[in-house]
Amino acid sequence: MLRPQETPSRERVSLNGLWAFALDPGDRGRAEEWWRGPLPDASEMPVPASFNDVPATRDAHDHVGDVWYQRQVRVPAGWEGRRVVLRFDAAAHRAVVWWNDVEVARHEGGYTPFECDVTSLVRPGEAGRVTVVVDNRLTPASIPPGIVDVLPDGRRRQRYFHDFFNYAGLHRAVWLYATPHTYVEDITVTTSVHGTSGQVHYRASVAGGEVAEVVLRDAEGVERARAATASGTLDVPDASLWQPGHGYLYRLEVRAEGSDSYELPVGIRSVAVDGDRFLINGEPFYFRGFGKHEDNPVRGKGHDDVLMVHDFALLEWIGANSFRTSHYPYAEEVLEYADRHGIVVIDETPAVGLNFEIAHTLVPGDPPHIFAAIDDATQAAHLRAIEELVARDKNHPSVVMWSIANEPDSARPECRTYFEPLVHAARAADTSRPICFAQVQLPPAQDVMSDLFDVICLNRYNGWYIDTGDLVTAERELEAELHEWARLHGKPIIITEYGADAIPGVHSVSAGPWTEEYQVELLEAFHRAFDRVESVVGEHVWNFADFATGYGVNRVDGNKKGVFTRDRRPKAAAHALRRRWTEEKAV
Ligand code: BDP
Repeated sequence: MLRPQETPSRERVSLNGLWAFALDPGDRGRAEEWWRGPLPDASEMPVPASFNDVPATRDAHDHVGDVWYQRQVRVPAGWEGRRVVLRFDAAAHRAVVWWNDVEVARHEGGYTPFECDVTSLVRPGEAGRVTVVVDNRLTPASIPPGIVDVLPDGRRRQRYFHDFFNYAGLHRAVWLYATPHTYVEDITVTTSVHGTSGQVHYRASVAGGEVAEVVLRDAEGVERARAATASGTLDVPDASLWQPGHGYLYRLEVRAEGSDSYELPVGIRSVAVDGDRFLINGEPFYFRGFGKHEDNPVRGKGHDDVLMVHDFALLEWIGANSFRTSHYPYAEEVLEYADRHGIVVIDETPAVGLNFEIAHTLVPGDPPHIFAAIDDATQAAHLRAIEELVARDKNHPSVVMWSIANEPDSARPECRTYFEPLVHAARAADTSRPICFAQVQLPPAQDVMSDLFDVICLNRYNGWYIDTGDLVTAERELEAELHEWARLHGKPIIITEYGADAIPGVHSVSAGPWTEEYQVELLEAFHRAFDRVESVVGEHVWNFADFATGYGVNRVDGNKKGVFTRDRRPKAAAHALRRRWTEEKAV
């Protein structure tokens, strides 16, 4: 799905700003058809933002169920005769949208966009009422999954099996945009590199007509190739490659018969797995960086350009070259920024929490064995999540690999049965990138599905959840395990999570757990082990910054494994990583 943009034939209007807002704890809205008029007792809510922490009430923070957003939208008078589309960059986790009294869209999945053609309902120059109900419930059939309990007093309580707060709402941009009726519908680009030349393989579709022309220009706007077919290969002699640290972008203009044109940024690069190497443009690439979260005080997962640019500045300061979009697709602005600046991305679906052991730790009590609780409906939602992720992000040069899940229960045979069709679907959706999943702490002999994937991605907590406080054992066992993975699979290994909680300002000469010293020493122990195992091609620390979680006795105001605090101040570990990544392990 193409992101709205302004071109000579297209216009867009941002619908960000303050919307009328109402929590609906009693489920009245759908029964009373709140879309038919102004929301009762509405407050105001900024969009984009997660709604939870904005009103400063526990009711909003802990709300489980529907919330309502509404605003008037004026269609520009100049849009007479155009196709008009309403687009939501995300609505967590499922939404229904009305234009005045007419339902125009439904979507499930909190991190991918959806849109609806409202041309027949709108009158240029006039305003319409847009109402959105967003349901934040996680169920066994949603991705990520969860369970809603109804308490004796009638309140709902949401349980979920992942370690980050269930922020929800309209936490990304909303747009109204216009195109001609014959319009560029989709473009798919893959690239390859041969010697000094690059190839741009493209496929474009035009709704209601044909592709008229395809023009590739370089960053200076100079035309480098041209074609008049809907698909083909453009050859670029002496290509400037998209490289880690150098996000060189061409622009591919696709013109439709009639007047529409769309300009897609294109980075020419190749990605391949060769034995136990991960190659970008034929060169071995070593991932230095983090698992991140979209998480900030007050905004929750609300996208904000200030915070985004600052996070990228900190990645540069610390010497990181990559990150994983743990544990869901991030805002498209983030990937566009990574494209422009040469930051490498492992792009993950929201499939997190498909694991009984972890469910049990996070939700003490009796969560069912997760592969008994989830079923074909969960798998169908997971499949959609993969397809929507690839459809949205397939053209980003920064994205070098898909992660289709985080820490599923990969010791269980049911897990393999569940994942096999998803692996096939991911490969069918994109043949140009490797795929992986982030594996929970399980020795290779117990894992039943890593052979299905291209890269071994391991989340490891030796010295923290295992052998807490004993870094000697942690280092020895980690190294032995990594050698075993290398021997058994012969594939590249990325440690996609490792780290320790550290409370900023807590220090100790004996460097016990929770101190800043321990966090530094744990990372150093891991690094010594990584440097002794040839097949290790990457290290992503958990986490870039402290982040909000659900309530739990092992979480003090959230997860503190950040090397930056939640307000982005460096802990001692940030300085230690900076030394390693800018001096010792800079290439
Ligand atoms: C891993 C999860 C991650 C958690 C982390 C932790 O992948 O989401 O936040 O553990 O416990 O299992 O800090």
